Amino acid sequence: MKYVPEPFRIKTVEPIKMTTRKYREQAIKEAGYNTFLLRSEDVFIDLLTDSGTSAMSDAQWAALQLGDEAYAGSKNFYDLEKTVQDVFGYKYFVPTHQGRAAEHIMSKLLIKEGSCIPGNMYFTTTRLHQELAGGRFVDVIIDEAHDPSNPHPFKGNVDINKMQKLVDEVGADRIPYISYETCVNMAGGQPISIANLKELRNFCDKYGIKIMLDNTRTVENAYFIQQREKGYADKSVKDIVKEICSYTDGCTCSSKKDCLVNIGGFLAMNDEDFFVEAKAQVVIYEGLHTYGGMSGRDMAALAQGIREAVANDDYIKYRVEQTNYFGELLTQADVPHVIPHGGHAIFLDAKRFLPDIDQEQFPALALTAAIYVETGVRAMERGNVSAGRDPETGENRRPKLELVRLTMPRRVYTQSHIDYAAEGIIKLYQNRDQLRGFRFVFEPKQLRFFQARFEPV
Ligand code: P71
Repeated sequence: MKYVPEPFRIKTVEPIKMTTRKYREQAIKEAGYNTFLLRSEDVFIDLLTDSGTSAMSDAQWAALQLGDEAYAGSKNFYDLEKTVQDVFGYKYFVPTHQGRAAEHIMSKLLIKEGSCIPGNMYFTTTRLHQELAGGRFVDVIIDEAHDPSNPHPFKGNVDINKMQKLVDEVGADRIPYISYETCVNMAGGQPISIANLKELRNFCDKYGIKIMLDNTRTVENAYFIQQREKGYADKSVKDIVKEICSYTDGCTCSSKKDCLVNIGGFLAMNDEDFFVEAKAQVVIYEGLHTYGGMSGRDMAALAQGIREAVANDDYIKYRVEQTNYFGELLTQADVPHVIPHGGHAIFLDAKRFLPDIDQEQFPALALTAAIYVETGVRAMERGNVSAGRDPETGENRRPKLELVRLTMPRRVYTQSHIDYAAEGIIKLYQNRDQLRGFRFVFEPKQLRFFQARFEPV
């Protein structure tokens, strides 16, 4: 097994606290067994998310000093606008404070009461904004994506037959756009292929349906295309990123992931009318259209982060292969997890890890809590708690995938951190019969996973 060496060296360090099992048992109990409610200080290795957790480069820290904090027309805005146009190729750019803000504005503008929005699997905030705008999300990802042990190389792909079926059922005029995500998060960080995107483009052109990209993890997806798709081995990740965007009408983006910053997001598009309307919305919800909720220095760090993400292929190779190394350690020990390994995270398969805990007792949540107690590693539940309740029936959705996400922050942890985390999880797997299920003691109405509290059954 190969660990691709980090293409950087460490210049600033941040100490982290080692805790005892007894301490962690108390901490997780106080957090209602929800890792979102743990204090960061009490976490040894934080694999909750890759969102906003990147280590910035020396050039990004230097860029912070060059923030132009003018209310209107900051020079950092113009630099960022140009960088987004250069790297992603869209004509128009609207900054927002993070990804869900871009989703909010896009959903308000493009969705009407009764609209159907197909997507290659749901994302929590994306679907909620679609529903709040009066729409209904329809899953059109290929069936393979719902099977954690299916090795399909592009499990993010859309099933064109499912698109056709939806058009036949509801009519194309009720489908404003398809929400098309790169490296599909809830499927396990699974990429889409260019072949699929081209086929989708042809289909959508036939029916006048837009393709709106969720651009959050496109750089990682481009690396997978370079490694796996015929005809792309000699293309740079930078060129592949631009090619992906070129088949779409616009995007939302959480800059907190591939773009290597701690905060930020944007909306981009080619349609001028949509741009004018989006700018009108951004001043209501985010801030003036030349900052959209980011400070000048945030925009400076973001522009530099976007350039670094695609400057050469060494960074992205190290990043994706580090995640793969983690997955390979678990594969060797037969710990059940999603294959192929995703770009940003390894996802444990809680249904196979804990086959005796019913989905109504939240096996992924139980495993997340146990990993923290065993190792001090913080993971994220991505199963029945995250899926929420069906708005029509009020029942838990019981998704096919009941997963625990171990997410890799970018440029933050080293090989020994990963070895340590893998060792602890392997040990837990060997003692898995000691784990129990959970029930709610507090359940918020929307995005319940963030603030819910539980107790063991
Ligand atoms: C992640 C996050 C952050 C998050 C969001 C909701 C629940 C738990 C954690 C955010 C994404 C994302 C995709 C594909 C849009 C957003 C929202 N991911 N699309 O994975 O992954 O962006 O957080 O900047 O608002 O931990 P935002």
